Amino acid sequence: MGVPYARQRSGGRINIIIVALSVFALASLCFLRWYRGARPPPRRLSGLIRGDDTPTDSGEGSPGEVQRRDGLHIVPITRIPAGSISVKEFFDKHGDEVVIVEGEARSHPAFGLGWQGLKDLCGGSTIETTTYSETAADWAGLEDTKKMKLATYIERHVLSGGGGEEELRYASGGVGIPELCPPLDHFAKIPSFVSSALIPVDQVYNNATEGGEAKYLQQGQPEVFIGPAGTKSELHMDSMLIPFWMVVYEGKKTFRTILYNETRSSQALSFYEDQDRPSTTIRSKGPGEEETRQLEVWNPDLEAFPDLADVTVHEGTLVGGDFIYLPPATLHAVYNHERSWAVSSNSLYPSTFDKFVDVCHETDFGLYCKEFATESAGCDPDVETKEDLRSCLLDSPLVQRIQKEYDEGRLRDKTLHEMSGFDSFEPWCLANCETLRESPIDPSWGYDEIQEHDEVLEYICSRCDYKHEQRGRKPHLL
Ligand SMILES: O=C(O)CCC(=O)C(=O)O
Repeated sequence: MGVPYARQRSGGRINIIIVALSVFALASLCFLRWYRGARPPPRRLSGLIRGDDTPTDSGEGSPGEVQRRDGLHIVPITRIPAGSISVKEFFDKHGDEVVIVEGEARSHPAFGLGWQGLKDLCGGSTIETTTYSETAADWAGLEDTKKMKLATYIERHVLSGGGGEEELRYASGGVGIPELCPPLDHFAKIPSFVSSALIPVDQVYNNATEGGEAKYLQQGQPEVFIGPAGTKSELHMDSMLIPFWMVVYEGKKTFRTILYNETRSSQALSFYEDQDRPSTTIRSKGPGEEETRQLEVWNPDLEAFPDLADVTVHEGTLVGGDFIYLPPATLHAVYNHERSWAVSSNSLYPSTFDKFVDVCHETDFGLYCKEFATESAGCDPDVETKEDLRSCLLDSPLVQRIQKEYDEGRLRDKTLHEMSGFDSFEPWCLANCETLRESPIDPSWGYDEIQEHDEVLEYICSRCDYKHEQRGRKPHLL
């Protein structure tokens, strides 16, 4: 028996309504998902949910995959395995992007030295430590500098497991290997990707016993970064606008980076004149009250800094033995998931000369990039135009020597003494010691500061007779 017409019609209507409702429900669901993904979460949502600003340990994810986290567009940093590419191929293919080379530094004696090994080797050296403050305007948000012996720092602040008694202090650079612990020269090598380089020169040393040839000493780099889990550097741009590299020897560090081109149209991200953090004033709760916010990328405040939501943030995690390269003028921030130690440097490589000249000129010679070029390449400081800057670099005999080495593919891991043109460790160490002794001291120092300075110098100079024994790799001690 057929279904009466009226019922057929009304049954048909019900079906249509059910289908329409389902389509509506599905469309709403899709819209909500899209809306949540596309729209930045309310300010500090991630921080509120997690109760802190601990970033996830990233670095996973396929290249080019865009994720929305903390309201940011996050793309994984390109990763390549060590030994998979020559130095020239590296720069041809990746010179304009941030790259992690996994396992590049596993052959360095510093990898596997362990905390005890580091303490034994350099425990008597003096490091500078800082604490992070979300309100600090200083470089990377790090303030309250305190000096201490490395052994004390490692015991109290790094290995103590953050039991709550000691504040979260970060040995956040500021001191280079030559003035911290010269024997590290044998342990922490300069990776082949960045060992044919123009380095910022601190001192030119000329000693007849060394053949009368000028040697370029750089005492403030590579800088050493050591910290317990939870320490971090907030977003900053390095001075001189030259590329950056870091090797991690222990622990796990996550980078968030923003390429130079992305920063050009943003006032908040234009760090080219001043390295202090950008800040903005916002209305706070009380009537007529205002507060100042510093830019943070680990806990982004998108109401205060909406530009952060518009740029691509490249993110990736390094573990012991990994190397990272950042092109000129890349903004970066670093978070230590585990206690870690690493070394970093800024220098300029033949394949990055053109990009550096463009960036330095476009930023109106920002962050001392012109001074870096004229002092390091040893050219006339009267640079006014882009062409002047280019010829300052390209006509320099030192730069030509570096370029030749690069063109001929003579690229390998080097020690610091080799980078400075010395045949062996001891004369390099003594030259550093001698030039440091001769450097004028700050006239504002009082008695205690002068005493401390003298002690540091004595320690550095006393390490020049260090004899390195080639040892098999030791397992991690702690
Ligand atoms: O490892 C860190 O915390 C920061 C290193 C860094 O950004 C730098 O040396 O410029």
